[in-house]
Amino acid sequence: MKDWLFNIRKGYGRKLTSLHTWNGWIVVILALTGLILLAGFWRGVLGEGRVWIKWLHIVVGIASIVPVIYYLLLAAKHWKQLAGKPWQRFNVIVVLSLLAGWFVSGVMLWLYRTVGPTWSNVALVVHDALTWVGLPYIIYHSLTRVKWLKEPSRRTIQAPKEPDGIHDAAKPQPVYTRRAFLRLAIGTGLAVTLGPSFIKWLGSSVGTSRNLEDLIENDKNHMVPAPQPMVASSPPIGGGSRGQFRVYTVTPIPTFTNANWSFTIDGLVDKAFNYDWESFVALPRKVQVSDFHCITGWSVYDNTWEGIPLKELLAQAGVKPQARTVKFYSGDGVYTDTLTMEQAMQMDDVMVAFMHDGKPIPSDLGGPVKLIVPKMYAYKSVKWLNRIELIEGEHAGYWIERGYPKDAWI
Ligand SMILES: Nc1nc2c(c(=O)[nH]1)N[C@H]1C(S)=C(S)[C@@H](COP(=O)(O)O)O[C@H]1N2
Ligand SMILES: [Mo]
Repeated sequence: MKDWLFNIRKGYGRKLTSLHTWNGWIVVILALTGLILLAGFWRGVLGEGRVWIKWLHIVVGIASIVPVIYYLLLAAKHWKQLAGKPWQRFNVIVVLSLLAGWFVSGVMLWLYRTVGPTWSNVALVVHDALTWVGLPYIIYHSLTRVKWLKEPSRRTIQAPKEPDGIHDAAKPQPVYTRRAFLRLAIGTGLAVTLGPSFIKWLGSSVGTSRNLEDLIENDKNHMVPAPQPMVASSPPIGGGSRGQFRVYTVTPIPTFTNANWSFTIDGLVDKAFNYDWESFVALPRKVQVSDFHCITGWSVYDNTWEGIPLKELLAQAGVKPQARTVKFYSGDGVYTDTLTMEQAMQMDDVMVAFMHDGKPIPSDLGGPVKLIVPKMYAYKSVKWLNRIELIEGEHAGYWIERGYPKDAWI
């Protein structure tokens, strides 16, 4: 045997235990940071902190491969030791597969630019699926293995002793039944608490059209008149969008009526505009088909968007030569983003959209009016867009300020 391998295997039992502990803590950190990143609630609360948590998750995730590799060097011996313990062998396989799957899909999500949107999508689905299957498994595994469940002698609550001191082997063993009961209770508890989100996740990642319909049905905006789709939108020339939008927001979802909605173009322009809904939807429109990519990995393909090209709005207002930045404001009062004047002029498909696949964009997805920048990641696509300001200086948008790359080209 090679020396280094011999050295690694020295003190094998102790090493295995500490590997297990290390791995346990890594999984705890990844689970907590991962769940925070997943839950929409934290997007607004954490702000910049979310970017730190994301980095912590990535760094610890990459580091998580170290104990796995170390274990693999000890695995042959461990495997032999587990002969005749099929459940423990099964557990080793499950845990290793989970860790490997999380690692590979995680690295792909981290390198989203290198792997491109298609593979990021696959990676995100895998990463999520492993979480919903793996996390309950690991929680169950750790809970049922804590000492006082495993070794009855260590439990603080002891099973009552037989009064006569005679041990009847045929009697049902109270200790064992209690243990089984506790396991069952933990299992049921987990199923009840995590089950619904699992099923919801399954539903949202399998059924495609249903969710969008739900969002449209639950549109909280009341804009009249409802815009009538152009011929190209209905039926949509893109053939209908494919994929799921995840509803992202850093604020509670704002809702609009004709009374509290207007659309402003101002700043360094020859003629500032302030449209109400009726005059806004009367502007000449266009229809375009494009994909929508979020940097966290998901995409929606072949969206048929209908709205007003940004260039046409700018031309109407007349941009002054000093203007260098186009600043977009959301009606949520918090979110902003920008394009440079150059980018805005270079891209013909930047659209101030209000219809998607021939239907009004629902409130959850940024309606009544949402910016669409197909050639850039979707954090540029400001939801509830209600103001465009032309400015001379620069401005760091919401996610730019919190660490997202300023350059959002896909
Ligand atoms: N006002 C506002 N616009 C926003 C966001 C947001 O949180 N608030 N999130 C951005 C991000 S990161 C993405 S991926 C898309 C998501 O759009 P959707 O919620 O319609 O799927 O909106 C973008 N525009
Ligand atoms: Mo995003």
